[in-house]
Amino acid sequence: VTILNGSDIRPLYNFSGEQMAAYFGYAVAAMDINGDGLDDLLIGAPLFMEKTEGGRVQEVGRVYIYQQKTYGMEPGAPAVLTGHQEFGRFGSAIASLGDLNQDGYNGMKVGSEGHGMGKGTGVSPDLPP
Ligand SMILES: [Ca+2]
Ligand SMILES: [Ca+2]
Repeated sequence: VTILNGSDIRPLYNFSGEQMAAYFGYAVAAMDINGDGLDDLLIGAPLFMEKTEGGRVQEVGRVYIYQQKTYGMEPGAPAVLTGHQEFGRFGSAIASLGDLNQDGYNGMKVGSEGHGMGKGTGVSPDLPP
């Protein structure tokens, strides 16, 4: 996923997934999830595979959260949210819900394929500043 500068269309940031064929970048959303006034970046990888405790590999999907700091996008490892349902394609859609419960943090909704956004998972993560 490449973020371009709106004024001169030069690449500003480039984000890469950790797994081949995970469809990293299938859904992308920008929203301020930690209430610091800076928009953060969420990138879904709905075909992300995870190893279970038994050593089996299952396709669950994952969403990566890159926080924006005053100096720019956070370098290094993003926070991740991983789906719980096999073949649920968690991260196939991401939407900002705004601050519905007025706690100062924007909520977001992560959708799974086949369930549309209606049965997606509502997440309002508490991330360190
Ligand atoms: Ca933020
Ligand atoms: Ca909220």
